[in-house]
Amino acid sequence: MMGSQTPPPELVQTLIFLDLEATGLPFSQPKITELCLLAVHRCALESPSTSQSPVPPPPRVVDKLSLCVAPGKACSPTASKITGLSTAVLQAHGRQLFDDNLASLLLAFLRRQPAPWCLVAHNGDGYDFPLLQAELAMLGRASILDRAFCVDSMAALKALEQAESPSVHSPRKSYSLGNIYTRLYGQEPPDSHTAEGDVLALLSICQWRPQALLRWVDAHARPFSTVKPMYEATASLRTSLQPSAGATMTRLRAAKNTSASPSRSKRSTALPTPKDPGDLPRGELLASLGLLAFLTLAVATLYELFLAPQGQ
Ligand code: DCM
Ligand code: MG
Repeated sequence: MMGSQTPPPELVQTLIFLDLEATGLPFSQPKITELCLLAVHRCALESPSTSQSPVPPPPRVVDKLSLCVAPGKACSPTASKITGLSTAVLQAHGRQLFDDNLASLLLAFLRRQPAPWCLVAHNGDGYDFPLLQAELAMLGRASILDRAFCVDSMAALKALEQAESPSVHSPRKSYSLGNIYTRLYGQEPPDSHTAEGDVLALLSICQWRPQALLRWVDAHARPFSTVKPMYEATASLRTSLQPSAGATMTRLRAAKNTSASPSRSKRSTALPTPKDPGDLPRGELLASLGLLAFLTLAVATLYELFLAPQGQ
């Protein structure tokens, strides 16, 4: 049970709404194509706005980080269709991999927020948290979220809606982000399946009953360090994320027949220096063996011609 795991020692100070777009569903070991983080101080939810508009406006004071990321693998047709992002388009726009710099950028963003921080994502337990954990673990940077907490807003909204109208309990009720938003506000959320659009829709549904949501978050926040990565890094994925591995990535892309920008293609000619004999190309190895055999034969012939007769 999430609630049984150690909640933060003090009240959560900053809620960081999070949404990830990626190359596909969990079974395909997806890679992130876009991320959006929106940080809101708890005081913005404690004293919500008095606006009469059907959808609560976002707080005036927010910090927002929204980035597109080159995934380094192909997007599934469905993922491309719903997000409008493809590996080729992201490469054509010069987007960079989820690399060490991005991990540092995330940490710098988090450090600007009063702690304790709690990440909030819709179906976060099933998708966003394990995926983010997998990307960070691959870089050896999982520790940047060691001090963070997290909650799944799907469970929160389920609890809040049921508390509001306990009689309207249907096991078939949908708690997807779009369906909750439409149920609460009578209209579809704008810009679905873009990281920023989904984060803003998520913030809106969390502003429906803001004080009850804060109480739920305080009670259910669990350490992000308890999130298991969606998948483990394979050797080739890990290598492809090392800074010296631009050429490896390009070779991987070529193998997968995905397009690469001209500047990246050029880098493929700069092959890394072999670190041990096992890395030597087969042709070079054969040439070295041939030279060695030739020298041995030459020394043996010279010995027989000049030295051996003298010794007889
Ligand atoms: N996704 C998918 N197929 C779906 C729904 C989602 O492959 N039918 C993947 C791609 C999305 C990611 O999940 O980028 C996150 O979903 P969402 O846009 O709902 O946040
Ligand atoms: Mg999304």
